[in-house]
Amino acid sequence: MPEIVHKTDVEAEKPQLQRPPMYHVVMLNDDYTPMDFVIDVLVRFFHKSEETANKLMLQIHHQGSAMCGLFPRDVAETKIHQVETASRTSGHPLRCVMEREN
Ligand code: TYC
Repeated sequence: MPEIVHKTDVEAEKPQLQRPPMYHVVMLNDDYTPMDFVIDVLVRFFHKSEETANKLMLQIHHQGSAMCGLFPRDVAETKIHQVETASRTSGHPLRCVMEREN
């Protein structure tokens, strides 16, 4: 039988100010992934416009990496898995990492 657990007054009245930690998905440059493939990934998995995706891809190409989105941890992990699965399936080494905000 499920047991009803009453919160103490202190727990019940504590304002819920904590937000879940958020994580940037950072896409990394490499020497082999085609530029058009990177643009397609940014459009498909990060919902960027073609124009924004093109600029982001060039930023990664020239600077080594760029932040592509900010998500709760499970969503960031899923994005990285989607990118890396699509990339390996197409024979490309494209990688992403996640960085905790703050
Ligand atoms: N540097 C790659 C090339 O010259 C293009 C590229 C851009 C690869 C961004 C990965 O995240 C990346 N074909």
